Amino acid sequence: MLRTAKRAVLGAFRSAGYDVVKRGTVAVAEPTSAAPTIPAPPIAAASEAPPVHHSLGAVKSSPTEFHEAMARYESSSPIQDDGDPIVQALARDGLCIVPDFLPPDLVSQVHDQALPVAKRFRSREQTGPNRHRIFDECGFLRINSPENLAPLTARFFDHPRIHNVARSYLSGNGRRIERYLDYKHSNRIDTNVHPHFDNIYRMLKVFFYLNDIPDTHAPFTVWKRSHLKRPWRELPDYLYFADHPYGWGVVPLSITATFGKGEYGDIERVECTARAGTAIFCDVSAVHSASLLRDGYRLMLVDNWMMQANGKWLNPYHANATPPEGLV
Ligand SMILES: O=C(O)CCC(=O)C(=O)O
Ligand SMILES: [Fe+2]
Repeated sequence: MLRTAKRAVLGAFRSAGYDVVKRGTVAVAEPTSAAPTIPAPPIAAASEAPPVHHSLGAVKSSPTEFHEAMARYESSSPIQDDGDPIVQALARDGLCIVPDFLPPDLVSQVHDQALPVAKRFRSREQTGPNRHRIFDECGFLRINSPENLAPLTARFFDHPRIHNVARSYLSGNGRRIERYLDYKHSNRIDTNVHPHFDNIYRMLKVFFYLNDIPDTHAPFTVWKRSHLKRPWRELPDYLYFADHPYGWGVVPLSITATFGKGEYGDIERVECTARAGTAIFCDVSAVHSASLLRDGYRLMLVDNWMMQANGKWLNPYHANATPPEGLV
């Protein structure tokens, strides 16, 4: 989602008559000196294939195939109600916020171990051995499987409650696809600020704040109950399923504006401001977004679980972007 949304942000600036220039690692938008002009449409050479990429003809799967796949998924992968209130909240709301998931003393020790690691990666003082992704232009970085560098992080990732929730909520088919330390350090365009969903199938991310996150500190934001399969989802879910260029899960304002009203009156935007030690269990097939870091930093652990069917990730589009073996 991240890279795709980044292209969308830059594209939006460009089409609004702005040049996007790079200053260091920060993308900055500046007004163009001349008034924007409308370029003449290119004249295709006779031998060129017509650009069908975004046309209706480019949709690879039919609505029938989509509906059949969703019906198979619904019947083969029910949520298992084991009585755990977190699983029940996920089923109902797509979200469960659990304060003090670990004892406060332990949380501050995990924080103190993890922050210097994140800073070393940011400054390039450390460049391995872990898989990591540094998005300087978006003001954050992610370090996978951080337990070898900050051993106390295992106290979160090994927590039996997470494993239990993943098993029940993902119908026994959940596998961890990756776990990482996420460090947001600068107030830049984080492309995840576009409301989006990560999948059309249930998918669990557990976000664990290692420092206090008031509204100035980029709280994770989610539209509670938007994971439920209702009419507004049909088209974006279908385009996602069909691997269409418009099907990357970004949900436009014209749709999020309907949330909280009328038939979607129960879809509620929740800005997850919370204290250090809070675990946010979220079905990221719900619409969610990052928010701006207006002060300080945000340090968190993320545990990411997805479903498999017949040994394959239940994730038709992003399957290309995520290694089939997973990234534990
Ligand atoms: O950083 C955030 O608050 C949200 C990131 C996000 O969209 C995700 O992890 O799926
Ligand atoms: Fe996301």
